[in-house]
Amino acid sequence: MTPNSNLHTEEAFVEATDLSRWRLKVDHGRQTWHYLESDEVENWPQSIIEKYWLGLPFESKEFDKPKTALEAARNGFEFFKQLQTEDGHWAGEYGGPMFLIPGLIISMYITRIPIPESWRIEIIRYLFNRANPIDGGWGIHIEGQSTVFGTALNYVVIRILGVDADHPYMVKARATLHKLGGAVAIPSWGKFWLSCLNVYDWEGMNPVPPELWLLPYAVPFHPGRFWVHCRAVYLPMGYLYGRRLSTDVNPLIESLRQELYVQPYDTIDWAQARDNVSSADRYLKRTKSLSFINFILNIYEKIPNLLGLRQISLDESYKLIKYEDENTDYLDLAPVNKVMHILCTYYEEGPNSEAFKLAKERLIDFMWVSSEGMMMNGTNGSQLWDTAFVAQACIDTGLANNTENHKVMLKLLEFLDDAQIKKNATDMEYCYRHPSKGAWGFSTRDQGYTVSDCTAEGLKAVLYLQNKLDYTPNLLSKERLCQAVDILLTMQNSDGGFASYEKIRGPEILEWINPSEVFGKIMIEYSYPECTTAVLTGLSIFRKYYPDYRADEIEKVCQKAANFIHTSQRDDGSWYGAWAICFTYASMFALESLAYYGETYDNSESVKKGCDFLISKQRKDGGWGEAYKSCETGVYHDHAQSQVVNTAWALLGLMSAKYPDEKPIRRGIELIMSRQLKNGEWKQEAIEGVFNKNVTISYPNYKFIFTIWALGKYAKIYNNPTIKY
Ligand code: LAN
Repeated sequence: MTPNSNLHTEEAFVEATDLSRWRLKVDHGRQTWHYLESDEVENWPQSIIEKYWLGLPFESKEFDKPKTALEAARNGFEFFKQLQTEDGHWAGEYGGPMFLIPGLIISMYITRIPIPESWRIEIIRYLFNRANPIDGGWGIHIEGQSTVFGTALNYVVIRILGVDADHPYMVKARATLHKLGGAVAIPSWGKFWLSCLNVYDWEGMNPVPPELWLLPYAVPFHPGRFWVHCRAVYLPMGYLYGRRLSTDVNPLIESLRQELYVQPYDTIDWAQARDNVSSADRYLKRTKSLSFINFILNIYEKIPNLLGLRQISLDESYKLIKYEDENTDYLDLAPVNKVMHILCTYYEEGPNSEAFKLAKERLIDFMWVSSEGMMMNGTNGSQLWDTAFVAQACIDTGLANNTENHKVMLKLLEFLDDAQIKKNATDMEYCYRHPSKGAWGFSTRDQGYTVSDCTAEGLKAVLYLQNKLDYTPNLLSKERLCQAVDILLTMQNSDGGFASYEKIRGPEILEWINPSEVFGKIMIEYSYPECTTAVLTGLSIFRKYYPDYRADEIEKVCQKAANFIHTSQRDDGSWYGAWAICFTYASMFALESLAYYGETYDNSESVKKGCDFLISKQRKDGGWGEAYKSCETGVYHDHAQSQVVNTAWALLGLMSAKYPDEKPIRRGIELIMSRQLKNGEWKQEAIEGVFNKNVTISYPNYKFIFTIWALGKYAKIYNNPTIKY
């Protein structure tokens, strides 16, 4: 037992495992944490990678204070390269959202999958560490205010994991939950999980009819037209809702029914609860269109067995669920649908089925252990994404040429080779999948989903590694690079932009009936500056090396993409970033891609405006610091402190654009250098990533990748002057 004084102000004891027993196994990008029993420990020593991510001390070389940016970049990479895994990638935690563990634990509890003791202890520790220090509740993400969604669900998790209701932290969390209105005011995804657990009534949830899947695809609101994550979640949700599947009542469930609400469970008016969402949770206003649709759907739900449509649609849904499992080697698109699928398989095929067994084995892929305990990652990792950037940073800065880094780069290339997706999904049209042969996804090859900018970044990294270095073999043939290009060429939207996983398939008015209450812009795909810029740079670089392949089409696509980048620029010169914080992030990519396209400060009004925007946000200390509120509100918000990651992004943007004045750039470099520790590392600062406007997510490797990149680029452009800081 160790005192948990991290965040809570009062003392209480929270158990911890022996962190020196945790090991990280990697295999083709797969990352799994294992807790070793006593005798195994000797045969499998803990590595620096494990110690680093667990926050345990380890010996690392210390350097003299660097005098130049290049020295600082080199020291940074000396530290960071120790974290490359043996299969060539960079691993890392990918936490942030606070609604992932609940789905996992509720599903494991219902399906009676044993929860390993080491997980139990570390998940409790993580949740207590991540509770809001003041009120003991949880938000939708680790930096957010307490909400009913976060508090009710994580409270339930800790109770399932065996902590008493009168534990001081639970008393505090429950008081907060009650103050927010109790679990009756939980948003719809929470109503869903609590209904599965039988501590909420399915009657209290607006319908999620599986019949939608039976509509002809021509209907604009066919779910096959939704954003891939949206349809992936509503598919199993519709299946479980359609069957109103809930676990049996037992003493724990009885007790939770009392703990979660401010009134006796039997007296709750469930029909009224459907639209009851706490104001602390709500991100989207309720629209009249959604109320109308819910009104109709609630009537539909009262009609008994209309033409047997329910059963037909359940069969169709389950067929699609199985396709998704098999096409992703049971990883599924993301953890939310993954844990819902486990429940569906349990009910449909039973706990002894092969499918259930295979699905269970993939749960561990999402779990990550840190100094704070065990979390569930937002995907099965960010392997490809991080690693592709490391390659580009090292090549752009020249670090890849240093003999001591050759082995690192060779392994990195092997990983990129392995991570390229080699096939399309089985019956891809039937399951609404975009082609994937030749693409790269965000994490691993097994997961198998094409992502536009991941494909572009993977392609860029390979092109650089194979063409700019004289010691690397051509592991990827021209044919395989062309396959990646072929995929990219299928992904452009009519506005010239690129979306995340597919082309836009549905009308934007679908957002009026976005039923999630807490996630913005999830109904369909959108053209994103980040995705578009990555594709524009990827294709521009490809055509330099292979000018004969589909040259005319590439030219046209690039022109249209550049046009989108111009039209998506805001009046103040910035670009809005949907996937990290925020204007600094997207502006970096936009300026980089326009530079590849031949537009820089001197010859482009748009680039000049972009640079002026960035310069206007530089702070007194020379850095940049942007808060995640920018993403939520669409208006630039300063963070309380400068952040090395935002600073590096702004500098990279300015340097790509050939901003004419060195002074502000040097001041940013000074800030990054002043934050570097003796061993070359940078400490974690504020969270970096975002999705769906309202949820943050961690990219802890960014503090290495982009700082090293900015330092090295600066050294290259300005002949590596001595820096005083
Ligand atoms: C991600 C992570 C990566 C991200 C980029 C590649 C950075 C982006 O440029 C395109 C979109 C993408 C692939 C993306 C989409 C949404 C994801 C998968 C995530 C933010 C990580 C987690 C999130 C997913 C939706 C989380 C599960 C939650 C639901 C609401 C379903």
